[in-house]
Amino acid sequence: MAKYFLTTPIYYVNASPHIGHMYTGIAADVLARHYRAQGRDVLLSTGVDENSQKNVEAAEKQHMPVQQYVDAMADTWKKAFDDMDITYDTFFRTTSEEHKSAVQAMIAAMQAKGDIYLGDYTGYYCVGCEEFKAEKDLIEGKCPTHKTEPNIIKEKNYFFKLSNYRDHLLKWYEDFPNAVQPTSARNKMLSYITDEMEDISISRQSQAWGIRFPKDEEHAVYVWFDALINYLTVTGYPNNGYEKWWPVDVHLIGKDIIKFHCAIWPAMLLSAGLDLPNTIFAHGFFTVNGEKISKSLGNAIDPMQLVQQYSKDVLRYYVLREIPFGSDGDFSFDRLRQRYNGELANGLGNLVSRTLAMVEKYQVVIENPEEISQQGQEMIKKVGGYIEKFSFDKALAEVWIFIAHLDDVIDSAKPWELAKEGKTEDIARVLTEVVQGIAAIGKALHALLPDTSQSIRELVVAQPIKKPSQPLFARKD
Ligand code: ME8
Repeated sequence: MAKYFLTTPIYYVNASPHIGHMYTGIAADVLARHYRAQGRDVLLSTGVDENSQKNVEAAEKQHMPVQQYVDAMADTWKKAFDDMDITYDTFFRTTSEEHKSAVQAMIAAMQAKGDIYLGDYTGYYCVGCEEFKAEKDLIEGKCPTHKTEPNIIKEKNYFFKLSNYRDHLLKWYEDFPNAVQPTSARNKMLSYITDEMEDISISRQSQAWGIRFPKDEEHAVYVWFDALINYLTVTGYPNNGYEKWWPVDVHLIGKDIIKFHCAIWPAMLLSAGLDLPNTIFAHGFFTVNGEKISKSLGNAIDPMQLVQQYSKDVLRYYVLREIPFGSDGDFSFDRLRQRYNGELANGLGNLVSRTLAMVEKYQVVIENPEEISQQGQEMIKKVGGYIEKFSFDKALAEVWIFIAHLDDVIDSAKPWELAKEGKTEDIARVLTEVVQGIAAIGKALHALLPDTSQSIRELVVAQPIKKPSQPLFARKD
C-alpha cells in the first residue's frame, strides 16, 4: 500500500487557534480522508511549535512558568483540532525528548558536511515573525506584518551555509516544476533564491528557552531551524524505520512561511543528504477588511463559535468553497450566511428533503439506492481529481453542478403530475435516479464534508426511505 505523508505547519501557542489555522487543518484533513479512502497508508502530522520566544513572552504575561504554559496550550490546540474532527495521525510537540535528539542528529549531519560555522550576527530580529530582518524588509523601521519595531541583536551565532545551495535549489526547481505550488509562490522563491538568499543564523546566544545547540550549551537552536525538523522527527528520524515515510508527499503551509519551507528547508535536507519533499503547497490568507487575520493583530475569528452557530461541515464548506486554495480572500459573515442559505439549505438540503419526501409519499421502493450511474461516477472522479490538485473550490462546485442537474431531473419529470396520472413506474424510475444521484453526492462529499456525507448515506440506505426528520441544513435568516 503506497504511503502518503502530509504535514501542516506546527503552530505557535502564544494564543488560541483562529480560522486561519483551521483552514490549513481542514484542507489537510480533506486530502488525508481522500487518500485513506483510496487505500493509501496516510500519515497526517500537525502540532505545535513550542520553543519560541513568542511563547515565552505569552507565558510571562500569564505569570506562568513557560513549560506549564506550553503544556496547557498544547492541550488547547489539540482539543481544537479534535473538536473540528481533523483526522491527524500525530500531534507533534517540539518540547518532546525525541525531537531534541532528531534536531541534534540533523545538526551533526550538517556539521559533518562542513555547512555550519560560528560567526557574528548584528542586525534586526522580529520576535513576532521569529525571523532576522534586513533593513529593506522594514517599513518606517517596523515589521510590516506585526507593526512593531524589531529588536537589535549583536551576538555570536552559528550559521548555516545556505548560499552554498543556490545552484542545487535552482536545479531542483527546474527539474520539478510542480514541487513548489502555486506558481506565485514558486516565482517568489525563484527570485529570492537567485537574488537574496544568504547564509542564515541558526542559533541564539544566551537564550534560555529552546533546544541546546550540540556541544555549545550557551546557544539555543534557532526556533525555525528546530521547527522544520519536526517533519523528520515524526517519521522516527534518525532511527531506522523513518525511511518508510520519507520523503514528505505534501507540505501544506500558508504563504507567510514559504521562504522557510521552499528554500531553507530543502537546503537543510540537501546538506543532511536527505530527499526533498514532493510538493509544497502554499495557500493564501484569510483577511478581515484586507488585513491578514492574525493572533498579534487581534482580529482573529474563533472557529468554534462558527461551529456552534452552524456546524463543522458548514465551516468546511465556506472556507473551501469561498476562496481558491492558493489565493487570498476576505472572511465575511454575510457571505457565509448567503452560501449557507443558498447552497447548503436551499441547494443540497432542499434536494434531499424534497426527494425523500416524495419517495415516502408515493411509497416508492428504491431497489439499489447505492448503485451509482455513469454520470454519478464521472462526477465523483472529477471531484477526486480536483481534490488531488488542491482545487477544493472546484471540487465542491462540481458537486453543486450535479445537484442542479438532479433538481432539473425532478422539475422536468414532475413526479406530482405523474402521480395524478397514476404513472407509478415512471415515478419509481425518476426517484430512483435522483436517490442514486444523492447517494453519489454523499460519496463525493466523503472527504470534503464528512458529517453530511455520513448523514446522506444513512438517509438513502434506510428502509423504507423517509423524509429526514430534520433538514440537513435549516435555513437561517
Ligand atoms: O509560522 N489565513 O506558526 P503560526 C490563512 N510556527 N492561514 C493562516 C492565517 C490566515 N490569516 N494565519 C495563520 C508559524 N495561518 C511557525 C510554523 S512550521 C515548521 C513552523 C496558518 O502559528 C497558515 O498555515 O504563525 C500559516 O502558515 C500558519 O498558520 C502560521 O502559523
